[in-house]
Amino acid sequence: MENNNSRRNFLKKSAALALGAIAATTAANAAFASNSLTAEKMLKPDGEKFTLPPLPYSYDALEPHIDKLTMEIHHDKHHQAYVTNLNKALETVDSTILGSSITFATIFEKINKLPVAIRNNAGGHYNHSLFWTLMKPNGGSEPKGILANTINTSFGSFDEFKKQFTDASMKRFGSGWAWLVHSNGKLIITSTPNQDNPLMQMDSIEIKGTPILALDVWEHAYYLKNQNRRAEYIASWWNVVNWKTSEDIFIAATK
Ligand code: MN3
Repeated sequence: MENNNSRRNFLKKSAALALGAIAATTAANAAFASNSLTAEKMLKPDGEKFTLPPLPYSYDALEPHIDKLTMEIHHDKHHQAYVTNLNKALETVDSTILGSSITFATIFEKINKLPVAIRNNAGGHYNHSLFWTLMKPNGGSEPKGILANTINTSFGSFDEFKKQFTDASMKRFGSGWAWLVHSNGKLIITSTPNQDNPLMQMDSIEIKGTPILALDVWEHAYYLKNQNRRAEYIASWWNVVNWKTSEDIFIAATK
């Protein structure tokens, strides 16, 4: 990223592309999908509010790997709270900072100038919207095509990638996320605390770029079923990864 303009364009492109993938897999919600197709400009059109996207499958669809009650509470309570609190926090922001039609791209680009409540809740809303689409019933196994090839080239093998991603997920102290990020032409594994993500333009984000795979390691993602056993949750999660969506995001990010 040579200058502000190219950085801004990159960010807009990244967020829009990731949201395009979200739109593709949440066709059930026409409103969210049509919103997301033009996400670059109009994710939150002037005067409108961010809304909770529905899960692209039923609450029990990820059983036995991720249980129904966890999915219900995680989506309907936790994710909804981020959406509600994001809308509330945005009311306090001077309209000259973000403009009238607010996108994730503009929020993450200007994150340093915004209240911490926006960082936490915009992160929470974006991260979870992405996370739901990166899982599916009968998922798991291994990626195919160009993503598989690039993972093999970057990490040596899929098993080695899986080991390193699991390791990053285990080592994230407290609440946070593990990520596979497309950053400056490379695939890199990283993790962030709380609801931070690799799209946020702030010094504490070590690896900035487009999220290709995301894993929520907050205890609320697994405590009901796995209690404190994060390793058990991560092992289960590998069985529901939606590699098709991950690959779609990767292809879009590398174009
Ligand atoms: Mn969560």
